[in-house]
Amino acid sequence: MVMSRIILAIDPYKDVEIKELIARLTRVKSYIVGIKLGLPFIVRYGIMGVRSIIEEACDLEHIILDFKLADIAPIMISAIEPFIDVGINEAIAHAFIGLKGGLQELKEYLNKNNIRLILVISMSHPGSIDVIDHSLNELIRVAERVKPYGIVVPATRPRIIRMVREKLLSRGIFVKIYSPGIGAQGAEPGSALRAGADYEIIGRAILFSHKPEEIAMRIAEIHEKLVD
Ligand code: BMP
Repeated sequence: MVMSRIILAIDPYKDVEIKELIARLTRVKSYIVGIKLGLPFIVRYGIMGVRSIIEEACDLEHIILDFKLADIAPIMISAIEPFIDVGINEAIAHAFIGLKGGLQELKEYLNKNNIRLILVISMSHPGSIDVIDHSLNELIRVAERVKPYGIVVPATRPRIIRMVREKLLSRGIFVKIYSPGIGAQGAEPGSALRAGADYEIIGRAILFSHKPEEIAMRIAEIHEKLVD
């Protein structure tokens, strides 16, 4: 068994059927530590689809619901509510919505339901520099106050991973860093871990390659050398 830090992003691709996604998940399961399901998956396959994927992934450590929530608290809570009992244990929201009437109530609700909160601090696409990255310091302060379990910081800009990690550590804050952007978006496997991330969120490069298990195994081997 290889020690990996791969969170598999399971997003639909073209008209692939859910059976096929489950089959691919089964092939790579021993090389990953978690899965992430987002809005495209739920729009396409519904809550039944979520249940059938989680049935296959239930022994993994991280089962993440990624709605990238960004709304007032009651609306975010009502979006999560139908998924409380399906087996998720982590949920993603945007940090920029702030605490009062937003993340504070969401965090309380998730805590009650044993679901860990992950906040998006910066994004992997180039457009993140237009608005989001100008507010990095404020977003880090939101994270300091909310104390989420984890934050999303992109593998495509390792400099930001280093900066966020150092800032939080210097203030005595320990959060897990989840980094998307490996493979299809250009970052090298292992590069985010080297910059200070805890997990690499990877989708297409594994799920839709011709040899998913071979790619996942190779990345897991890279990870094994980087973590103790
Ligand atoms: P891929 O490895 O196929 O590029 O998928 C990346 C995954 O990470 C997608 O599910 C996407 O929603 C997510 N993601 C991202 O790419 N950039 C971000 O800034 C935040 C994300 O959650």
